[in-house]
Amino acid sequence: MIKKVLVANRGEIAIRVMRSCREMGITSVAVFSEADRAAMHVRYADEAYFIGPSPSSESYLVVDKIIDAAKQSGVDAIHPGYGFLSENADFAERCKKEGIIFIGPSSYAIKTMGDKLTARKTMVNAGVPVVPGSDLVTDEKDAVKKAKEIGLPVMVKASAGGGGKGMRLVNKEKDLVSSIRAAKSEAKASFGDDTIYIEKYIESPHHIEFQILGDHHGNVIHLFERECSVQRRHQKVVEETPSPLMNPEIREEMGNFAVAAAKAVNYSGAGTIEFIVDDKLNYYFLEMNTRLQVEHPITERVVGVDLVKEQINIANGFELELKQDELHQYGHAIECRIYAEDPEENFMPSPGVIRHITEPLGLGVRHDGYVYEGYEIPIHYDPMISKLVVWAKTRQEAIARMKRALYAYKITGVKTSIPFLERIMETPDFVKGKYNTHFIEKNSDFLMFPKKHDKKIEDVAIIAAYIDYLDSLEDLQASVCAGNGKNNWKNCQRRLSFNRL
Ligand code: MV4
Repeated sequence: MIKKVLVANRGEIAIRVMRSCREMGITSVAVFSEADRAAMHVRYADEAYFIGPSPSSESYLVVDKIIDAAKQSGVDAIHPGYGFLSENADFAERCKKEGIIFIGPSSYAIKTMGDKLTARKTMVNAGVPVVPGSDLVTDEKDAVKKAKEIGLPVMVKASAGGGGKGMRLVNKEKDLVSSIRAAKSEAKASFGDDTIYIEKYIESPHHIEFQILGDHHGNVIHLFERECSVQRRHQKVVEETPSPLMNPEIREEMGNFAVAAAKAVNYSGAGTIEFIVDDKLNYYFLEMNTRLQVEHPITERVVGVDLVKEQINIANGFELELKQDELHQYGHAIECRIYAEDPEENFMPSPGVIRHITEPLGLGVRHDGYVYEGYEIPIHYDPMISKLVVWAKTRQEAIARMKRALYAYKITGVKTSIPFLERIMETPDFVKGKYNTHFIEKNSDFLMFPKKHDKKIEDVAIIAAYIDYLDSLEDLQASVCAGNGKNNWKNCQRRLSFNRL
């Protein structure tokens, strides 16, 4: 039985995992780098171990340091979160060798799905539809021949790539040879593996993924889809479930294929099958993510499960208690990823000290974050501050609720993507649910130029409201302190509020 878990991660996901641990009576252990000495995940954990310098290559990514901390703290299991070591087959293998449970799939499943060409072949054998395309291409002549058979335009992809890395679109026959050559050398330089393959280019696709869970007894279920087409440079920005594109028939078909895909690699744990879907609802397997994903909370809300709890139960060897026919999607959930980035300056990262934060609350709102007032967002890691997740009975109400929550969400000290997200919620194509992966490009005029005038008025309103708030605090504290002869509280507070503004 897992009684103590080391969370090999930081930020909101480390806290997310520890919350489920606490509910399950499991002790949690944090690891932290130099930059994360004062981080919230360290405060939240029952124990914490220092693992080295700020760059993740010298801390969160060093297998030996994580294993050392796990041994010192005497944990039964390691949860990798997402990113970092979560999809590292060698790490999963090492855990096993050390007698520590890796809360995730087998190293075999990670490896098979991590190599995109092997994943593709495995899916073909399992009868899961893949994008029309090639097996591995041996040389340039072979590549040109295959590309012509498939028909232009094509995507040239690195087998070791994924998530948009090492991809190249080829529109014209005359560009084929140079693109293939470039793709190969780029793949060699980035991944140390120049294996490439070719796929037909799917125009204006949707990115729709299915959440799956598999146990160690051969049971696999799916927890329906997430629509993730609102992306910018292969970074997801907004996700929702159910997908506005989907209908019950296609959902069932794709869900069954997602289960078949997972079964093909004896999958255990939580995973995601990524599909690319065209406007005519033709769908094709793209990749499998062998980890818990950033956007998992929208599924949790609409299906009514705690995915981390399921992961831990599966890692314990328990049989899945959830049954496919008992699972339903109830209502609608949307997630906005809040980044410390400046949308008015081409999304430049905006690290710095959080001077003030007011988190949105209220009916149907979940806010998974980790920053607090006075906390400095380090430059060393992903600039995502938090995930704002809303739920409502209908999509329209969920959008209204998201707008309300974004409006209430105040952060000063760093620039954030909140104004950009507010614009997305008002973009007609989004409101209608008629969007694909080109959404942000297509609506860039609407999205990228917030009205400076309105913004100024809003800033003044925020500051005025904040002064009001501080004044009321002072009054309250002054009255509490009244009767206590020498109080210079008021002056103290005045200086404090001045500093904060
Ligand atoms: C494609 C494609 C069109 N045709 N493959 C991007 C991320 C990686 N998972 C695969 N990606 C794509 N593969 C074929 N054959 C278009 C994309 C793509 C994309 C996919 C999902 C979400 C956003 C995207 C943005 C640009 C391109």
